[in-house]
Amino acid sequence: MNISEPKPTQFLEIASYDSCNRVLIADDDIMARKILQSWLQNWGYEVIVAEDGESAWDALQQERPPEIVILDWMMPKVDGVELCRRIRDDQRPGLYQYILLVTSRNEKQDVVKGLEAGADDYLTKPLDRNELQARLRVGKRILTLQRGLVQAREDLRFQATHDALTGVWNRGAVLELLRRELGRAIRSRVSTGVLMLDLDHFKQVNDTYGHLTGDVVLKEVAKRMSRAVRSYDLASRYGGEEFLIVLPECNKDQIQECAERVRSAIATMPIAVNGSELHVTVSIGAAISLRSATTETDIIAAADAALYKAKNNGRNQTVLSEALCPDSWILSDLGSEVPWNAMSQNPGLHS
Ligand code: GH3
Ligand code: MG
Ligand code: MG
Repeated sequence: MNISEPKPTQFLEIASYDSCNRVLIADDDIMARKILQSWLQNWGYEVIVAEDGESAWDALQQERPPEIVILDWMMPKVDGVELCRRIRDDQRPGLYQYILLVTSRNEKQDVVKGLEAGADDYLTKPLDRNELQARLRVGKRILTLQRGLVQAREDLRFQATHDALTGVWNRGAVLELLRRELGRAIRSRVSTGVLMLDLDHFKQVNDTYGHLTGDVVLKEVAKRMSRAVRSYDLASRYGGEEFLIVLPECNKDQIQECAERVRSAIATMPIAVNGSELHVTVSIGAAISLRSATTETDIIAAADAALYKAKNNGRNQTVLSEALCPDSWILSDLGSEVPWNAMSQNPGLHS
C-alpha cells in the first residue's frame, strides 16, 4: 500500500460515530412493522423494513448496513434467533450491529437462548413505546462506545507502524512487510525490488535553515516519493534522512523507471519553505531479489552498498546493485531483460 497522505481509518472500515441511526425492522406481522416504523421515524431514525428473516439478511448485506437491528423472534424462513447467529458469525470488524430481539415469549430460557445467539437486548410484545425509545438510546450509546474503542485501537496500530513525521510506513513495519513480500515472491516465482534513498548533504539544510525546515523537507520528500511509486509499492522512512521503498513484482526495467521517477520527482522542483526555495536531491541504491531465497538482510545490504556507490559517484543518481543480480540471471517470468549498460545511458542511473 502506498500511503501518501495516510489516515488511520485506511486500516479498517469503521462507521462514523454519528451514523448509528439506521435501523432494520424485521417482522412478519405487517401491523407490528407499521407501528414500529412510524415510532422510529418520529424519533428521527432512518428505517429499513423486512418482512421475513431472509429479506432481513439481504438488507444486512449492503455496503452500509443498518447499525441497529430489531428482530422478531418468530418469522418465516429464517427466525430471529437464527438471524442473530448469522449476523454474529458474519460480523465485519469495526461494523458491530446492535441487535434487539422482540418476542411474545417471556420465559427465562427463551431470554437466555436469544442472548446466547448474539442479541444485545430483549423486549417482549406488546412493546412499550417509552421503553423501546430508551433501549434504542442504550443501543446507540453502546455502539458509540464500541466504535470509539475500535477507532482508538486502529489509531494505535497506525501509530505503531507509521512514521510520525512523514506518515509513511516506519522501519519496523516495512521490514516485516519486506520479509513477507520476499516470501510471497519466492512462492510466486517473481522478484522484489528495493530502493534505499538518502538525502544528499542534508546536514547542510539543517545547519543553514534549522531543524524545523529540515523536517518540512523530509515531509515533502516522503510525499513526492509516495506519489512517484505504484499504488501497491511500500514507501517508508528507514531512519533519519533515509527512506526505503519496497517494489513488489518488480523487474530491472521497472526498478530503473521507478528509481528515476522518484529521483527526479525530488530533484526537479525546489521545495518551498518559509520563502526559501531549497534544491534537494537524493542518492538511491537499488536491488532486486533473486528468485531463490533472498533475505531482507541480504537485499537491504545490497541496496545499501549500491547507495554508497551512488554517493561516491557524485550523488543525485541511482546505482543498481549487482550483488544479487548477476548478468546470467534473467527475469524471464517478468518480461524483457535490460542489459547492464542500458542503465548507464540515463544520466541519473549508473551500475
Ligand atoms: P550525505 O549526502 O553524505 O548523505 O550527507 P548528509 O549531510 O545528508 O549526511 P549526514 O549523515 O552527515 O547527515 C544526516 C543529517 O540528517 C544529520 C541529521 O541531523 C539529519 N536528520 C536526521 N533525522 C532528522 C530529522 O528527523 N529531522 C531533521 N530536520 N534532520 C534530521
Ligand atoms: Mg544518511
Ligand atoms: Mg544524507
